Amino acid sequence: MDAWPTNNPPTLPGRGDTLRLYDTSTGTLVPTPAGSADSGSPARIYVCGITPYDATHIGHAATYTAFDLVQRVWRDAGHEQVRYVQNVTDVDDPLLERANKNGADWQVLALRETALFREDMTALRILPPYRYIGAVEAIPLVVELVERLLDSGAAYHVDEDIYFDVHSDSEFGAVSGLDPALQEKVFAERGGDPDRPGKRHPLDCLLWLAARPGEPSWQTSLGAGRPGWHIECAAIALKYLGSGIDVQGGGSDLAFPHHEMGAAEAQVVTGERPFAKVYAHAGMVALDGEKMSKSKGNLVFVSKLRAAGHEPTAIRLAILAHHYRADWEWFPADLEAAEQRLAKWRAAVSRPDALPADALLATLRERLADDLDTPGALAAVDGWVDAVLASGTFSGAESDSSAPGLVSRAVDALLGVAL
Ligand code: 5CA
Ligand code: ZN
Repeated sequence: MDAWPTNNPPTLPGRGDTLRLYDTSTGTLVPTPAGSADSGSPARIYVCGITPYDATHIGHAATYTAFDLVQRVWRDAGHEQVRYVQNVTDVDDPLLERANKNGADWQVLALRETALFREDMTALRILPPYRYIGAVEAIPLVVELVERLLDSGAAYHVDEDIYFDVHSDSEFGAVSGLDPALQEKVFAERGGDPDRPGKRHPLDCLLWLAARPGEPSWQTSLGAGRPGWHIECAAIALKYLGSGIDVQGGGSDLAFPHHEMGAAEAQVVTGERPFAKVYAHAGMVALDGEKMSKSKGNLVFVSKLRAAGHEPTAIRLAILAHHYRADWEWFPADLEAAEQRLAKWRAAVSRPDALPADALLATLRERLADDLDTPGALAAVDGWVDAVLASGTFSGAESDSSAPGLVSRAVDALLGVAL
């Protein structure tokens, strides 16, 4: 699949700090990527993509902005090769259900919403992934992985369907650390089928769904059918990044079961662990007190805000005002505040000269390297901007004509904010 156009970030003087990112599985901050910038080895990240049955909402935008920052901070730290892979779940139950409900063709719906997502990502200045892969195009990869799991005994049939035996991975549960008493409940809420008769264990997850009447299916060596959800991401990540990747990313609603299952499948098939060195999760954005979700319909769409005349850069700045790991609620006032902040930042960098900004660049790098502390980074820019706007004309030693340009390039490269 095509991703979206790239917008290469400017390079900055010197080099940024090593990113330390919170890892859900250990509950600690982990330096990432594992390889040094000078080793030349690629930094590898897999971020779960959308299920394209509705438009990009602020929650999606927040999650993809968080992982966009990972790519930016890595590059600034000298990692020239960042391999960022993202999927599109372009065949799955929620997409088929929505298409049926609307009387639409599921492929047309998926193509339309994926196209809109690309436009939103471009507008928000999210750097494109190095590989952007759809579930449908990944079917041969999924089939190969399921064959290997069947051969090893970690997969088994229930009627014509194929399931993964989660206990074939001795460390199942380690990614999310979710209380075992809660696992079945959360599994059922997030697409799982704990009550399906014939499974070895209630948590065993679907790898291959045999063809059902009226549903799309593909004829393969596993029989006619379509892929399960978790194996889709495991197959795409293993193919395009290999195992032992630096970061597996997504929203916190994916930690269990999605990332738990995907890691277990990958670990069993490769015999290598961990599948990812860091499991990073963005918090959930809410509207009207509840998680913004396509199934509930309490949504603020990026495309609607854009159509109403809001600048995408202001939307991005409104998102960056929150720490990526926090759960937070969207209020229209957030966008107004971001618009005001943007106007002030622009006024400050429009001055012919300003206060030196070397210390600001160092602080920006330091804040972002500390688990992507964007509220801290924004506060640092605010401090410089306020000082510049408060002073009249600069004189002598305190004046620096290169400072406005440096600040513009720094917020562009590190925060993706175009002034
Ligand atoms: N296609 C799967 C992943 S393989 C999927 O979860 N798609 S999604 O469209 O439902 O979500 C896309 C991404 O947005 C996921 O990382 C998800 O965790 C994140 N996301 C969904 N809702 C929110 C929300 N309200 N706040 C923050 N992130 C969210
Ligand atoms: Zn995924």
